[in-house]
Amino acid sequence: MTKRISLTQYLIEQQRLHGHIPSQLRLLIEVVARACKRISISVNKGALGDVLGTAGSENVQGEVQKKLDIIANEVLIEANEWGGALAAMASEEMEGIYVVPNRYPQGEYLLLFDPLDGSSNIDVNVSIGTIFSVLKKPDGSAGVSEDDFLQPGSQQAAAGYCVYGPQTTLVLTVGDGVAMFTLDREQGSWVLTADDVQIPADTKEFAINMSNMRHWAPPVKHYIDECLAGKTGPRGKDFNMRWIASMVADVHRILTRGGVFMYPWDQREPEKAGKLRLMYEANPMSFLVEQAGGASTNGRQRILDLQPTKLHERVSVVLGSKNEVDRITQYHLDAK
Ligand code: AHM
Ligand code: MG
Repeated sequence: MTKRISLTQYLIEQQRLHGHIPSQLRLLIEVVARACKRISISVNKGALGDVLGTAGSENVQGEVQKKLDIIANEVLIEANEWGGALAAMASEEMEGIYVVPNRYPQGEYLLLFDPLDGSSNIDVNVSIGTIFSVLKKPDGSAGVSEDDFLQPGSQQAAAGYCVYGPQTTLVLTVGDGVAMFTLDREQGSWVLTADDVQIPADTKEFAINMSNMRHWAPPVKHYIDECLAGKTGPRGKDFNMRWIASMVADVHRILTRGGVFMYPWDQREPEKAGKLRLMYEANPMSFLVEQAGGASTNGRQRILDLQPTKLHERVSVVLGSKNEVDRITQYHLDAK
């Protein structure tokens, strides 16, 4: 029988052999993984657990909150606040930061998350997920404030997501490649099922919400038009399209077999940079994608280089197979 490597063992080996992760960070990742296990149980219960439908409230972005958005947010906070590794947390579902209450020890890390990404898919039994990003609190800052979170994605100490699909899979980077762990539901443990994940540089698959085509900027339209032209067009090959409407599931497909994912700026809301959030959606996904040999830009600049100016900042996203992302970025730069 092949030896099963658990998440704990993987993390201890990263710590021991490669010196990548201090023990506070290792504990923090384990706690996030445990919270994801609990969220997975709620997701799986569905209607039987009375977790479907809306909660009758709105989040800071004016989006209707689903019951599971709120449950997942609470699970992540409860699991993480007492462990001693964190100073504060921030989430898509909370307007301000959540400072670890002073009845618990304060740690040196900051955790950001989208507790339940792909909310529109919850009630229709399609894959959804949790996305997380870990930053280090800047040295020397007394207490903790929102400003401490405003660091470029290149500063992330770890990032990952958990996809709740036919299988529950945790995908993680601590800056030394990307590893995937599948939840063994009977044992309740995370088992390493893919290591050193690599995204092929070329692809014939794109993911974009085509219903927004009339609102796109010309470089995006240009790129997709070329893909749609197929074998006899300038790309000389037929492209396939996939759009799950859960970023987690779309990125998971790309990490598994390549492809390009786009949620570009469009003219519907010209004052917003895009739909997706920089700090707890685009940054962690960009870290994972780059660690797997892919690329991620906002059409012009590397996402991980962007300096955030606010917690819930939005960003245009182009990520996945390197050669396609480079091409789309070049189309934007050429358009000026
Ligand atoms: P959410 O965080 O409120 O779930 O929104 C983010 C989601 C992404 O997962 C997905 O890529 C996108 O929104 C789907 O948008 P659309 O409804 O335009 O298909
Ligand atoms: Mg989201």
